[in-house]
Amino acid sequence: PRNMGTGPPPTGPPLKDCQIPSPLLGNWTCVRAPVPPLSLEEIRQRNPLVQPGGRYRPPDCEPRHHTAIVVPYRNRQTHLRALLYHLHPFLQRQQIHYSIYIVQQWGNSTFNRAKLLNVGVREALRDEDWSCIFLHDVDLLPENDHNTYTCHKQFPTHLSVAMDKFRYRYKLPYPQYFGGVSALTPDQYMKMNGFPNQYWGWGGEDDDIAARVRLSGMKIVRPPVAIGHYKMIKHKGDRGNEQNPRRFDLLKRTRLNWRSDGLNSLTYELLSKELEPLYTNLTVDIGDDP
Ligand code: UD2
Ligand code: MN
Repeated sequence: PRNMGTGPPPTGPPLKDCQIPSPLLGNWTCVRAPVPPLSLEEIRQRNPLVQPGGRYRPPDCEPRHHTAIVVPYRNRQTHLRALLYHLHPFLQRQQIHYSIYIVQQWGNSTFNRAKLLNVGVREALRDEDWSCIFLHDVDLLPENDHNTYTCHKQFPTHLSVAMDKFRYRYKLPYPQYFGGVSALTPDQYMKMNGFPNQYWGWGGEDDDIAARVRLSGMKIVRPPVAIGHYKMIKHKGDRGNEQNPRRFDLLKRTRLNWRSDGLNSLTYELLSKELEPLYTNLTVDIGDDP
């Protein structure tokens, strides 16, 4: 139905379906890094149609896609501003109905990216019946407008196949690589019991997620390199997200653990949910490495 969830009640004749592909798409976006250091207020002024919570739906056609963007987050203000500055206009050109969720780990416990993603998916699905969920690192900026933020009907998608990061040089780092930006339908997410909750600190969780895709009988699909092109903002490792020394041991047990550790074992405390002008902020206590 029109205007599901957000926006004023429908009036007037129904809108026509949005065209595929969107007539608003350009080709390459010029991603300048560092991105202009605009304030959140300036970014908001550039995106007047974005509603509180970072929600948007195209004003003059009925969107075919409903996508939640979930970003695991702690203490990356400048990256967050760069992402919002870039992603809002990018998604609007794609004529998608979307919302951006920043899932912020509360406190000083060791960072846990995959568990934050589980929280984000669960909370996003409380808001709307999203047809697609994007799991998005805060420091990756898509460079090609034709990289549409929609889901494959059957299989989980890995989007960030080519990054400018030193070493990777715009090619896939390794065949099972699943880090950075990925997308699943809620059904695909349920089928693999979500993501692991046990990876505290840097590394391994992305390979575990890739293994879950296979173990649950699915496979990973990817856009061509020219489409899945991302600018990676350079950064150092974060305090509180040191390399996880247990990741290799954990990865040996994915096959045994994936059915019992994941969405069905997820516990956390949602401390606050704020509809900021450009995003929904979820502050969450996910505990600490036992
Ligand atoms: C790689 C993967 C990433 C993840 C990670 C291992 C790519 C492009 N990305 O990223 O998906 O698998 O390795 O865990 O290959 N974050 C914060 N605050 C912190 C720490 C992390 O917000 O203090 C978030 C943020 O969204 C960041 C993401 O977690 O982009 C991944 O952490 P990273 O950027 O430090 O790891 P990186 O670049 O090696
Ligand atoms: Mn990074």
